[in-house]
Amino acid sequence: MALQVGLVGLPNVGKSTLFNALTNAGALVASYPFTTIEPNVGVVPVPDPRLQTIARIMQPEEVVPATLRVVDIAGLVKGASKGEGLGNKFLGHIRNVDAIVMVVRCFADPEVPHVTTDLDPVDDIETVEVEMALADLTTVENTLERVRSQAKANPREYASQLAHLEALQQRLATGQPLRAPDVPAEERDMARDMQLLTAKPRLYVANIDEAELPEGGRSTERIRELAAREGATVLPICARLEAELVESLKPEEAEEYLREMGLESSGLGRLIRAGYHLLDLITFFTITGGKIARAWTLHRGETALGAAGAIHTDMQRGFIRAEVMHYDDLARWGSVATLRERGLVHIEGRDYVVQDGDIIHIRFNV
Ligand SMILES: Nc1nc2c(ncn2[C@@H]2O[C@H](COP(=O)(O)OP(=O)(O)OP(=O)(O)O)[C@@H](O)[C@H]2O)c(=O)[nH]1
Ligand SMILES: [Mg+2]
Repeated sequence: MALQVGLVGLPNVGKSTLFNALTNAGALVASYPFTTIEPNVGVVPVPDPRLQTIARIMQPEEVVPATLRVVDIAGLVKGASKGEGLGNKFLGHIRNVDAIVMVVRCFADPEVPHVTTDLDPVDDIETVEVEMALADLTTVENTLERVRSQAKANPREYASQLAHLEALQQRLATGQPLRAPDVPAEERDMARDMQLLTAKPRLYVANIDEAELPEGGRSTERIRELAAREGATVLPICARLEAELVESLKPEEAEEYLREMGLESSGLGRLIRAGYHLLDLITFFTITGGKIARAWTLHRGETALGAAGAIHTDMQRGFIRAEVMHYDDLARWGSVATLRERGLVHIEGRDYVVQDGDIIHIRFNV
């Protein structure tokens, strides 16, 4: 399962610039609104130094990192749900992402027009939130219509589904997001199953001026206040600087430069870390036939059987057992043989709960 994130925001806030910084894909960036029309989709390797260490020890022929899929779409404006700007149809391109990254403009650059006259990040967030709520409302109302007609023949069977849908409708009609903590669990689950956008886990990127690195200024502070109410993380990133760095420097040099600016790592690194935390994801590793060392993403709490399924459905179907060692032990002792001697390679069954950093070998029947 590759982690997928969708970038949303007003036009000209730097979504495509951030996309390029994350993916080094060279998407079109320009100082006019609605530069992006067709979505940009990029797949990026998830940086994980542990995979390099495993590779150094195991000397595989190939090293395959876990991946992150980033989708950059057109900007939303006030009234998008009624067809303003480019409308909101392109939101369909991010229906199946795991998390939404809202990019908020905090940089002040007279060369880059902003859709409203002054920069008010909180207002801007509100505008985009309302448009997403209205897009969700359309989806809910279409579903309601269908379920109501199905319910005519069998009202009892559909009663609770209808009640939940109506509750979602009411909330969305007033522009409220469905990930709010007071949304009852059953309704939130339904909203997630329906892939409603305002129900998706959320991160905020404050796109700041270079001069405001690393923490951001007053605008970032206001976003933090707003985000705190929903327990969301705010990442201050200077998208333009990071996009320039990935274009002109090697990754190690770019990281070094950012460290000098007071940042622990690149925007990509920070976004991935925040995304894994938000979605409660972990990484496990496989070393196939001593030849391919690979990192995989899994939800925390998933079992060895789930890990097998993440690799291949055949492996899940024919699961016999898992041989598990931990990255920390391998890094410490430096060879699988030593881990075996020390009893650090465990045989586990299908219900074993996978831990972050596990190196797993699955035995299965074909
Ligand atoms: N000064 C400054 N300018 C930036 C920054 N990030 C992006 N820009 C500029 O803002 C303009 C818009 O950037 P884009 O990345 O195209 O914005 P977008 O959100 O994708 O815009 P649409 O696709 O039109 O919705 C470009 O001129 C960028 O160079 C930043 O951190 N600082
Ligand atoms: Mg764009």
